[in-house]
Amino acid sequence: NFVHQKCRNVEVPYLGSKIHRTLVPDEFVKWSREWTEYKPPVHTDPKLKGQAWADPDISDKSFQPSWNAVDGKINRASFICQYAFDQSTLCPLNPIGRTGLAGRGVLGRWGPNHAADPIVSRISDDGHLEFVAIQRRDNSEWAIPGGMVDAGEEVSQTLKREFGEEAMHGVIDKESLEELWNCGKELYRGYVDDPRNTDNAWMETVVVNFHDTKGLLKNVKLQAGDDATSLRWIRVDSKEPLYASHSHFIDLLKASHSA
Ligand code: RP5
Ligand code: MG
Ligand code: MG
Repeated sequence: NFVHQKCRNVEVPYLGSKIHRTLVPDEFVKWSREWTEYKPPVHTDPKLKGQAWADPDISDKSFQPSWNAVDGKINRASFICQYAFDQSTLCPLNPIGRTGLAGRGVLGRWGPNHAADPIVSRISDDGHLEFVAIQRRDNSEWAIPGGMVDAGEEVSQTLKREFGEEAMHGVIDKESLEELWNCGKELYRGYVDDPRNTDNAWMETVVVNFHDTKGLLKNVKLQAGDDATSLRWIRVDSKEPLYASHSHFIDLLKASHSA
């Protein structure tokens, strides 16, 4: 019975704002638990207005999305469930529960925001399983490279594109990594406990492992780019804290390689 944690943090203001979340105790996360006084701050980043990659405001009359479905080029279906709606605002409701913040925050989509996370791994010369990690520009935390699925994009494409942008400084080396991209193994698809999640917008992802058994990565230059400011290999056993629920994804990587 999973309850999100990172999107209930009241210690720090919400990304790019001065707004603090309402404290949601564990037992009040589920929507089914009645809490009539719950009135979280409402925040949708004004920078989203007019962005081609972002939804219009929910009250915009011209905005008539197909919820819980593939809506043209945008996947508005959740991996978790058919999501419900707030009775008064008609906004989609986070399937895990309350986050202490209503509105969309900095996320582009109302409801699920789909991402893809490539875990590129290898066995080091001294025998340790390790993966390519990047440091995020937005909050300096270490993370698996990854990003949003663009409108009309296949997830398989997002995985390669994001790795190219964040870990190869924009150079997608098609030839030498071809074999690597062809041996992907899906580890997870579902909710991400992302610090940007709100009551009405949340992250979901597909995590795929590309394990380099042939030393293909020795022929390419790994370098942080785009939303990433640094890059390094991290050992799965290092217990290093990672962004959002990425530590859980690394546990799945470990399990898949010890099986
Ligand atoms: C996380 O945010 C996902 O797991 C993915 O790694 C990432 C996508 O967002 P951006 O990196 O594009 O900000 O929830
Ligand atoms: Mg990116
Ligand atoms: Mg990213």
